[in-house]
Amino acid sequence: IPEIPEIDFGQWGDVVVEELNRLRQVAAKNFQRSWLNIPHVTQHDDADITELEAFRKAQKAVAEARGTRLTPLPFLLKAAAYALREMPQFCASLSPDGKSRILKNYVHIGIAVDTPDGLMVPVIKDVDRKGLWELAVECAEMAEKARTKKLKPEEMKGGCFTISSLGSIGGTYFTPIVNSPEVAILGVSKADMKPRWNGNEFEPRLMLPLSLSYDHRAINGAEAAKFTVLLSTLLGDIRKLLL
Ligand code: CAO
Repeated sequence: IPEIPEIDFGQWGDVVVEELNRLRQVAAKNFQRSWLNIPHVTQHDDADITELEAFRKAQKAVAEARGTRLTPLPFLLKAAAYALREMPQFCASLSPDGKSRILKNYVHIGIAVDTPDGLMVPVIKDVDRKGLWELAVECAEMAEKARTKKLKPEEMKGGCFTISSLGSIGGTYFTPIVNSPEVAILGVSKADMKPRWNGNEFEPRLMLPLSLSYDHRAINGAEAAKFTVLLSTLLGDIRKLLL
C-alpha cells in the first residue's frame, strides 16, 4: 500500500513527539492486519432491553450481597454464546489459504477492555456453561487484571468472538474491527429510551444499539442479519436463553 510520507509538523507550530508504548504498537499492527485482510461489513440493530434492565436493577441488592456488580455485559455474553451455538458459522475461523473453515465446538468470548496503556482483550472461557453471576465476577476480575497489567498471555488467547462494549461511555453505533482470526465482533453502544410503536401507540422502551462487524468471506449478509435479530430477541426476553 502507498506509504504515508513523513512530515515535519514543527514547521507549522509547536509539537510534542510521544513514543507509543508496546501495547499500542501491537494493537495498531493487529488492527491494520485485520482491516487489510478482512472485507468488513457492519450490521446494526436495536435490542429492546426494557425488561432485561428491570430484572438487572432488581438484582442490585443481591449483587451487593455477593460483592459484585451485574452490568449488561454478562447478559450480552450469555446471549452471544447462545447465538454462537445456534449459528456456528460465527464461532469459526477461516484457514489462511481460504479453502476451509474451522468450526469451534467451544464458546470462548473476548471482552475489549480499555486501559490507560491501551486496549486489552481478555477471553472468558466456556461462556455457554457459566451463569450470570459467575460471568459478572469473571468479567470484573479480567477487567481489573487488564487494567493492572496482570493478565497472563494464555488469558488473552483462544477467543471465538469478541464483544466491545462502549455502553458505559456513550455513542450510538460504531463499526468495530474484527479481531482476526475470529470472523465477527459485536459492538455495543449506550442504551437509550426511544419511542416504539406497539400497534396502537408509541411507548417509551429502552433500546440497546448493537453493531455486528463480520468477515464477508465467512459470513453473508442474511446470516449477519439473522444473528443480530436472534441477539435482539434473546436480549428482549432473556427467558429465551433457557430454551
Ligand atoms: N448502556 C447503558 N449503560 C451501560 C451499558 C449500556 N450498553 N453498558 C454498561 N452500562 C452501565 C453499567 O450498567 C454501569 O452502570 P450501573 O453501575 O449503574 O449498572 C456503568 O455503565 C459502568 O459500567 P462498567 O464500564 O463499569 O462495566 P461494563 O461491564 O459495562 O464494562 C468493560 C466493562 C471492561 C467492558 C468496560 O469497562 C470497558 O473497558 N469498555 C471499553 C471497551 C473498549 O474500549 N472498546 C473499544 C475497543 S476498539 O478500540
